[in-house]
Order: sequence, then structure tokens, then C-alpha cells
Amino acid sequence: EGVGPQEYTALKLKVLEWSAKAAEAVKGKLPEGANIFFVPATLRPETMYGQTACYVGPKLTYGIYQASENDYYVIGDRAARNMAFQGLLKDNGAAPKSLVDIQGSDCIGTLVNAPLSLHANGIRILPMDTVLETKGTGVVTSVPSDSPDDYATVRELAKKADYYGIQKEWAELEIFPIISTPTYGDICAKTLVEQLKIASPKDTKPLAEAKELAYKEGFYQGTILVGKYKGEKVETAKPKVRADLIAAGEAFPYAE
Ligand code: A2H
Repeated sequence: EGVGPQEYTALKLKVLEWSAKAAEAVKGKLPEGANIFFVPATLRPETMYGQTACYVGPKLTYGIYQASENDYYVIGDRAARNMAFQGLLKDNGAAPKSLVDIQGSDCIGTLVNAPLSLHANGIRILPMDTVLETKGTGVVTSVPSDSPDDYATVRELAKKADYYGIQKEWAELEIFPIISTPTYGDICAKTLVEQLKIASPKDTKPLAEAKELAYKEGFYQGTILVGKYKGEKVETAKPKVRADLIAAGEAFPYAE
């Protein structure tokens, strides 16, 4: 992508109910009353109304790091070092220590609360094989209405739920229209995945093209369909949604 630093929005998705394996892994290792958050990094905070799941790399290892008195973040090790460097953790030394290490696959099925999501009862942690350990926090929130990668992934997960070891309905939460675009309609990721005949999340080349098209169209032509900034252009609403999330303590700036 660009050459300058990426200014991400790191979103705090609070754990409501651990998967059985994760519950076992964290047992006795975190203080009573701790708030634990999965922390995806996003470039599209204005789409957060459309979150239907949150992805981890099933083969990646995550740590749980203390961020403040009561807040703990589930993130990759590399992200933890970056966050410490940016003063975002409790221990901001060169090698912050996790309280627990946990395999991505063990987190699958965990129920989390996603700020702004129209799915107010929570969304599930699901596997995404294409999550990179070297980008963001290693956690990716899923907005299948506006991200072709996310759309291709939920569709794959629903199709092969047994293979992925998930409940089919976790990948079939309703996809609400979040942004209206003149060229690709109100659920632009779906339109693009279909137009470019993308069959799976492994169709890297057409997915990269779809991503580029969706991003440009959404950012420059898109209008928000829901929430406080309904009717506004994405370009102007985006910084406002981000600022609101940060002011509410539901997100924080994260750069890399
Ligand atoms: B975006 P850039 Cl709606 N591995 O957030 C793979 N992908 C990752 C990642 C990782 N470790 N960390 C972040 N990402 C994704 C929303 C979104 C995103 C929408 C549309 C497009 C889009 C919801 N998913 O990204 O390479 C995250 O997905 C397309 C550019 O740093 C993050 O923003 O530019 C984006 O990639 C960051 O990608």
C-alpha cells in the first residue's frame, strides 16, 4: 500500500463469553473483573456498523496484554511491541509480557461485543487463513458488506462450517447495507465478489482488485446509510465516526 505510516483505528471488542478452549487457557491467569478485548486494526472505522464477526489466524499465537488497570488486549506479539512503543500498554518496555498465550484456533466461537455493530447481541471470533501476522494487530474485524476479503471469507465459512469447526449460523449473520455507492450498490463487497467471480478467499488477484475498487468507490462516492451520520458522505463522516469511537473509549489510534 502507501509508503507513509498507516494510521489505524484499533477497536475494542469486549469478550462476553469465551469459547470452551479459550476459557480453559485463561483460567486462573487473569484477575477477577478484568475486561478483555480482541483488538482489530481497521482503516474503515465508518463501516463498523456492519461488523458481523471478528477474525483471527487459526495458526497464529496471540498474547493477552494488560493495557490499563482493568483492560487487557488480545493481540499478536509484534503488535504488542508496537503498542508498547506507542505507550498503549501498561508495561511499555521493549518486550511487553503477556499474561496468557493463546492459539487463534482456541479462540474460535468466542462471543464479543463489537462497538457500533448493528448485531448488538455480539458477534463471534472466526478463523481467517489469510490474516497476516505482520500487519495491524493480527486481528481483523469482519465487515462483509464493504470488504471483499471479509465477504469471501464469511461465505467460505458458511459453506464449509464443519470443516472450519464452527457453527454455520455464526457465519450467517445478516449483512446490512452500511454504505450506498453509485457504481456497486448498497452492499458493494457482495457486488464486486460476484462481478469478479471470486470463488474463495484464496482468489488473491481478483480480491486485490475488488478491494481496490471497493475502497475507492466507498471512500470517494459512498454515503452512510445508518447511525448518527446517516446521509453524510463517507469522506466527511469517517473522521467523525473515528473520533466518536475514541471519545467513547471504544477505540484508540494505532499506527505502524
Ligand atoms: B479493513 P492495509 Cl470494510 N491481515 O477493516 C489481513 N488483513 C488485515 C490485517 C491482517 N493482519 N489487519 C488488518 N487487515 C485488514 C475493515 C475494512 C478494511 C473494510 C474494507 C476494506 C478494508 C473491515 N475489515 O481494508 O494493508 C483490515 O480490514 C482494505 C484496505 O494496512 C484493515 O482495514 O492497507 C486493512 O486490512 C488494512 O490493510
